[in-house]
Amino acid sequence: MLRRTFLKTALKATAVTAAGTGALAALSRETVLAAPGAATPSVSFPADFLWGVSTSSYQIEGAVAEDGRGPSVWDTYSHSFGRIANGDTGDVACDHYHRYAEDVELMAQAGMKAYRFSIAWPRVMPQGTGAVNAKGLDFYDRLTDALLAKGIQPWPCLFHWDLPQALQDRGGWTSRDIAGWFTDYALAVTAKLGDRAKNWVMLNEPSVVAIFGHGTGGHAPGLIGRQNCLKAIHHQNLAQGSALAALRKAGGKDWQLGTVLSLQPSWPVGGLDSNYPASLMWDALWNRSCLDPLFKGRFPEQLETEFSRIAKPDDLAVIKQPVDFLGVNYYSRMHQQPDPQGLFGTGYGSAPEGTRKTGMEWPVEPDGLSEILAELQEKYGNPPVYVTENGADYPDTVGPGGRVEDRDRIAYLRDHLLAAAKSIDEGCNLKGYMAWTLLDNFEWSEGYRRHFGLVQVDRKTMARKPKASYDWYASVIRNNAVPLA
Ligand code: GCO
Repeated sequence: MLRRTFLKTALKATAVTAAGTGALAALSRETVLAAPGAATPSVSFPADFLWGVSTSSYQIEGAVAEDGRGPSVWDTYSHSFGRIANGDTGDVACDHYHRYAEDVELMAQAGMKAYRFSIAWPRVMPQGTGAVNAKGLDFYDRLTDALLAKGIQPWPCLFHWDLPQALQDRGGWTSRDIAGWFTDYALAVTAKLGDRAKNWVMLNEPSVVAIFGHGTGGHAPGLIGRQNCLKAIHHQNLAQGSALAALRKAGGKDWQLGTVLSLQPSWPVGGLDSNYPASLMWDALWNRSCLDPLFKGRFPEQLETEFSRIAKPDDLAVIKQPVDFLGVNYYSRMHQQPDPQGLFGTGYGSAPEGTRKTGMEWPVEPDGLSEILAELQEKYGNPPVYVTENGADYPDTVGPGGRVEDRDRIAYLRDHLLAAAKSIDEGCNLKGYMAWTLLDNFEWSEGYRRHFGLVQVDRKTMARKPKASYDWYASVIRNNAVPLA
């Protein structure tokens, strides 16, 4: 209880500090649980807390036509005129395909213990189904070995958005056949790497793939419409359930199987009653259309009729699978209001006045992370959770020494980690944190103009340069504690 009170005070204090008043000094030293070895007052994490970082294949690998990789929907989309800022593509990205050893070294130097990366389906199966491309799969084999040699747990994710174009041509996520395609692919990859990689993530953010890729068209494959969107959600849920069941049957007893969802609390703009239904609808779509079928075997009320028209009677039984962990990607809350033009009658509005913003104008709301974790604790059976993405884009400022001094990013990470500590303190089953992300990379429709990395990447030479946030995160990992300032 004392710790809880302390953390609340600390959270308030850091928020104020970040706003520039320096009120942290007012915190009495006695109340702060200074971690052994930490120079400044800090909040400790549990001894076995897993620290790591996340990336995704299309955003960093490049080498899109090498060693037999087939095209993905993101290749097609990024090469379509006007889709991506500055006409950027992932053709080269961070050249991680060739520089992975250097990137693993960067993780090792920072003391990271886990690395969530994604497997590019079209590298492994250029046509999406059928023959495995051994050279493509070998890349992940080398990567897995390189990680293990440095004591870093590999956390492969089977799908982070780069669907083989060949499957898109057969309907992609709008076709129910994809449940079988995905399961076959999942079995092929895990058969090769599963003797060494033990933690397997099925999907990354299915609702985002559905909403932006199939509803509003701002992401690949650029489809639009409510029906496409709901089909894409349902078929991802189905594919995930089918793969989970198949891997349980095929798999090593020591495999930990889970999935990753984007969970962002949806609030009515201005707290107004008139905006409340819009916020509930958006919550149903963004958060609950994946959470509820997986954990409760039902569709969210607001969308039940529509999902039931797409689903077959036994689908929910396939989707509701036990998971060993849930990955949560959290960035900010979503503030919703009615919008007759919106796909689901809702639209984005402003966060409360005075809320800080990242470079992408996303509100900085660390307590939204605690809110989501509390919800998982109270309404979804408190599953083991890892924060699998959390981070921020800021226009990086280069300091006099030539290094990016990203104080804003450090403050963002710190405040979210303090919120995470508070949640652990309140009984949430949070077991680890993987920052988004290691490298400045291809930020989807925003191209390379957004910077989420702990490490800067020179777009001409591909040279990696750790930012201040990288050093800060390394010290957090070393001390297993987050400094309050
Ligand atoms: C997502 C993706 C990441 C993004 C990150 C920043 O959450 O959208 O998983 O690939 O790059 O979230 O937008």
